[in-house]
Amino acid sequence: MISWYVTQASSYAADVDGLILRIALIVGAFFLAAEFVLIWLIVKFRARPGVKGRYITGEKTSEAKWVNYPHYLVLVFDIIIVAAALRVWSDVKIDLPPAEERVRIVAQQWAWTFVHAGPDGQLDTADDIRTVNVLNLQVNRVYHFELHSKDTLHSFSVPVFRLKQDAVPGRAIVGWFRPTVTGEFDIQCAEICGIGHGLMAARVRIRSAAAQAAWMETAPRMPLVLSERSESNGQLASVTPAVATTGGDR
Ligand SMILES: [Cu+2]
Repeated sequence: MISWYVTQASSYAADVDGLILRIALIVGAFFLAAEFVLIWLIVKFRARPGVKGRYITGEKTSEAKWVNYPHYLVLVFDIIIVAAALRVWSDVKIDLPPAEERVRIVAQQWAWTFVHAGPDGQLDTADDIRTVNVLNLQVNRVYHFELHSKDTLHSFSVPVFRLKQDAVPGRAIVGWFRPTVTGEFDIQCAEICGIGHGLMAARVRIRSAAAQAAWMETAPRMPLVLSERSESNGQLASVTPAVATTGGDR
């Protein structure tokens, strides 16, 4: 249902949508049931001439069951939701499948820089391709991203991937995605990061293998050299070896 409005373009997008839908159905059913009981009780026990209101403490078993049984049901459904959420969280944020390619993402006020490995598949080599505000990906390829921030908190959000990951200064956060459809979609910063936050949008272009290879042939080489990284921001160079997975980082 969510996919009617926002394309599912990553391998885990359908799982995230399924989880949201399941939670909405469970919570929605409880909401409708609670409202139905509330309205039924309002009508049934409405004010009548000659009938005095009673103060009910809810201590008798016959009264307490109206609280206890729904409470047990809520606990059971809580466990179902938490179990389903942990499975999806683990798939998206903790269990990274082996990378076919790595891409470095650097957030700063107020732009995204992407460092692509180039034809050799290795970052920090002469054939790296550096782009600003356009992330170029190949469909059905497992990417590990390495997310940095040069200044303040940002959040790398790709709605069609159902992915959102905070960028934290001083940390290199690793996550993954596998694009599943070709096309061009939005990237946005999802963390208020200063007066230009609203301008911090970018695009992801997902191409077939052949089209991606053709792009790599013609893309200008602008490697993010190590000396530039340490000059531009001491933190970025110093934190690079301390790569953390996304587990525990929101
Ligand atoms: Cu930002």
